[in-house]
Amino acid sequence: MGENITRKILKSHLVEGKMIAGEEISIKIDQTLTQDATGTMAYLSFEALGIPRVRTEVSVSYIDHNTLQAGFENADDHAFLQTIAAKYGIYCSKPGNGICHQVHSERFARPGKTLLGSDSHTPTSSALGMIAIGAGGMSVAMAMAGQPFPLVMPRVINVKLTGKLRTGVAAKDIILELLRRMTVKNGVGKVIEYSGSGVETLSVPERCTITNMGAELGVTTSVFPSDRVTYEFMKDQKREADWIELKADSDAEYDELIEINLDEIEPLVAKPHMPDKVVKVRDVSDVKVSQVFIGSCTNSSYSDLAKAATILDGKCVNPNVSLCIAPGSKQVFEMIARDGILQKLISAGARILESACGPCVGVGQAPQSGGVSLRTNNRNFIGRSGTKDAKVYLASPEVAAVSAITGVITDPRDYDGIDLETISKIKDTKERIIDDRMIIAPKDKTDDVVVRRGPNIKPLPLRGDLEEEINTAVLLKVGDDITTDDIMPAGAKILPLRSNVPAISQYVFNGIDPTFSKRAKENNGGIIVAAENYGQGSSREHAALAPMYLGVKAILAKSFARIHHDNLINYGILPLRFKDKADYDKINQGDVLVVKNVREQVSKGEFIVIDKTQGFELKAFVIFSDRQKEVMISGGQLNYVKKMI
Ligand code: MIC
Ligand code: SF4
Repeated sequence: MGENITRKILKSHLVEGKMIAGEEISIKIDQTLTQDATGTMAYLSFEALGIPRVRTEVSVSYIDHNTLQAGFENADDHAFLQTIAAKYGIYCSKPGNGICHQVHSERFARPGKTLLGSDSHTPTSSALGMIAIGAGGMSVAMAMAGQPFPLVMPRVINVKLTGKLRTGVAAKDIILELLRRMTVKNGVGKVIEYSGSGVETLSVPERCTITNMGAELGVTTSVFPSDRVTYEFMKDQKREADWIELKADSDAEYDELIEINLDEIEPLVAKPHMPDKVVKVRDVSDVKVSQVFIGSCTNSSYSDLAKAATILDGKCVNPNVSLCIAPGSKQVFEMIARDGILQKLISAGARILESACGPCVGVGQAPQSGGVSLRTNNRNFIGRSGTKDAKVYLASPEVAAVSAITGVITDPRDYDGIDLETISKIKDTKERIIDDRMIIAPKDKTDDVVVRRGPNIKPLPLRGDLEEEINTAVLLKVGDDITTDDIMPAGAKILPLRSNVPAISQYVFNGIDPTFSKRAKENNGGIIVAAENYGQGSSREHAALAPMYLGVKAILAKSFARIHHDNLINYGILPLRFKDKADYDKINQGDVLVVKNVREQVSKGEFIVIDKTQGFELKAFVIFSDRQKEVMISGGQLNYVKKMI
């Protein structure tokens, strides 16, 4: 029986376990990446392990999220990250060099390799035929220390693409179509593998848009074959020596099949406030927009911006719209400047931002109150833009550029002022500007490096041993699809506190219940009750770390998102699941819950939870591997590893 690409790469990296879907395996990690918002904690964890140098083939620390520098905090973090990278043999991509996923796909991604990144959109690089997975900073620290990465052997879904996108339709619409079909809830424990004749019609940046936003499906990663298109891209990046061909065997088996005929896809848009609320652009074409943003790690490639510029050429942004554009990397920025694309964008009235995450994570350009912002990002969670009552729609750069002119959400096919045929033929340039001087390479000798720790760098808080009994109140009861943005908001005000857990913990659940942190402290911790898909979205371990700091002992939910589930265990918070989901309705916020003999129940993975207030019992369970049970009993990953060492 033939093998698919996912199994081939996992097999060649398998350290432990059987490759049977649902079983825990562990794999060797070749490359790691971090970004500044998660990196500080990842490196503090790595440092605590006491290992002199990373044990990966390549580890890169990107500085791309917190680049606003409204106070000393961001700059402190940057100095810490650059010096700690130098100390431990890690590349450092400086602020201004671009968004981690864009730069990694350009300069480091390699077919056949594995990559673990402390950012949920790390799977972007799987567009080049690698297995790239997002994880919490602690997991990435372990991988840098040479530890195999544990994961559940995924089910592999074959998404077979046939046909060719029609004019006015973009790669973004393929992933939006998949989100429409699969929703944000159904990807846990799965990998998507693309195949079919439609694959060769897509460039590497287009594939990156698809693998990037695969994160919103909740899948572990999304993989494309490494083919001639990949080779050409890597050749243009002067990296053809790193290319290998990688494709599924002709008789490869998959666990599921989804077919998408590219000819049938239409321009799509995700409505507020979830990436799976997908409708046709024509269905919302009366919606007025006040802001348009073209950028983020999803859609900020050369061809994305070249298409937008051709649409905007000679025109002016609608008087009621603010258009912002952030090129994905310095390479893209330089090339659009060289080729006159930048000039067209500026001339049309676009506000050009630096190559960074920026508005995508609420760092600047918050929309006006009640405003409608049309963005090329991957996420439109409530409040993420920095304006709580803003309505964020997600669409392709083509839809975004046309809508910036018309002032209403517009299907490019319904706008007469452009030659769509020409626009759809715009390709990525082959004349790439290759200049890695903003990526500081590690040196062999590092003993003289002094790590700079400004006042914003606070030590990593540790949890004590696991308690024998949990006896505490339900601090908050929430519903389905609670995102890590809900749990630990980002944005220009809160992100600078990522390396200062005592300070950032004041904002836990700030958007849902601003009294949460105060109540947690007064109560000396507590429990959170939630419904399906708790912790979806980002990899930020602060969504576990800060609640841990506040004394939160357990989350009792119907189901969890993959990365957050692992982060909770890493920080010693029990991710309990209802055995009978109907019990969710019985518990009230404020009820006192008791779990006795916690350690014994952890070793069984089964729990009795007593609702002391209402006087009933319910059953719960945790999906633990044997290793995770030990981590939990130790009170978290760092305690566990320290004991092992
Ligand atoms: C995001 O897009 O939400 C982020 C900001 O990149 C996060 C990481 C973080 O919170 O630092 C992610 O996707 O993992
Ligand atoms: Fe940055 Fe946004 Fe991409 Fe996250 S999704 S890495 S914040 S650009």
